[in-house]
Amino acid sequence: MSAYPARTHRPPAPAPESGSGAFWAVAALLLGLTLAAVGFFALMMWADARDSRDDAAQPAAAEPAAATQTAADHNTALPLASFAGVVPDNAAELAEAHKPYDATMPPIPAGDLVKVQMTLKDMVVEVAPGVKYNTWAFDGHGAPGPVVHVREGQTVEMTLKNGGAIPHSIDFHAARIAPNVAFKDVAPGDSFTFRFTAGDPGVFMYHCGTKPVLAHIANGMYGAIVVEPKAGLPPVENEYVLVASEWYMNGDAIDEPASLDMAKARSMEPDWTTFNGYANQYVTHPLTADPGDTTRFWVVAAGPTLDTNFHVVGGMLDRAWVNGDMTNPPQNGVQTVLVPAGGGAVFDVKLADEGLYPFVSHAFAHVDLGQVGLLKVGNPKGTTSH
Ligand SMILES: [Cu+2]
Repeated sequence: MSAYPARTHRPPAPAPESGSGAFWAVAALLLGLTLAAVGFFALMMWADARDSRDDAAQPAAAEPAAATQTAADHNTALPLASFAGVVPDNAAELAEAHKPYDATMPPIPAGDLVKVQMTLKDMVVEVAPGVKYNTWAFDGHGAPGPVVHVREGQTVEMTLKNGGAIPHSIDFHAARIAPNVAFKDVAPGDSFTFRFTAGDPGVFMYHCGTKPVLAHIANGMYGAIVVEPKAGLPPVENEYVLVASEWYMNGDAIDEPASLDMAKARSMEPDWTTFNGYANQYVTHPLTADPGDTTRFWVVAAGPTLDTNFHVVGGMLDRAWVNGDMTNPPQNGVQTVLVPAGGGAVFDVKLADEGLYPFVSHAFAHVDLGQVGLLKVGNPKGTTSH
């Protein structure tokens, strides 16, 4: 607000070329009164502005230390501590000794009914060489949970046993079902069974849906279910399932296992990103194919929050069922396909020549944080075989 509006809005003086002396006397009187009124109000506004300014300055004068502290807290939030890439000295040795999550597609069980049992368990797992994390995960598997493989039209009977310390649940994206009934919380020590028909082909995420879901997924409660189309797919030589996810840690996890850093999860600043739960595991222990093979990747991005931009270096996604839509023909000859958090996609990659072909999330911060593996085609020189 300007304290001096009258100075910039003063009315111009009237032209003195006509009228009687009495008129001018009255006009001068009115003008004088107007100017006086405007001046008075200007004075009042100036005084008011000065009082306001003094009031605003007063607390700072009375409590300078507190006011300064408040300003500092507001303006300088501490950065979240990152433990990205922090591993012990013997990391290479530990990476070699690590038993990788088996990415090979399991067979489809026979019959119309497929019974699946999972037991949730609080357990320490490694998410990178020597990097330990307190998960809420799956007994016998860690994170991700087991791959469920069915054919379109089969009925899945899911039994969830909660061996953890707090309530959990399981949400299958492949199911059309009332979630308040099927995906309900299961108390520690309890188990719960529900059925659904796998009526939509594709690759789908499953995960714990207990609140806060961000924390439950970030702690490892996710996996993939593959629903093969009833009509079948072109035959391929190799099939692998990859579940992409990220980890948010409250410590470097070398001496003590880390737990979830919720602030980092909320601000999407992971320490590690992984395929099948462990950074770079398929770099040390590559997936394999023979020259001329077509390899099918069934990919889910579990998040909890980040997407995966799937790409095979040196290859092409010859067939890409984008978004896992298998009711339409695939796209052909594409380079990179987005797999959204909570989504899936299927890719066929034919590689004629022997070599080491990295598969990555082409958002390259993810590669730096561990979401990269190798497809070893044949026995290229300069690598160890596994
Ligand atoms: Cu849970």
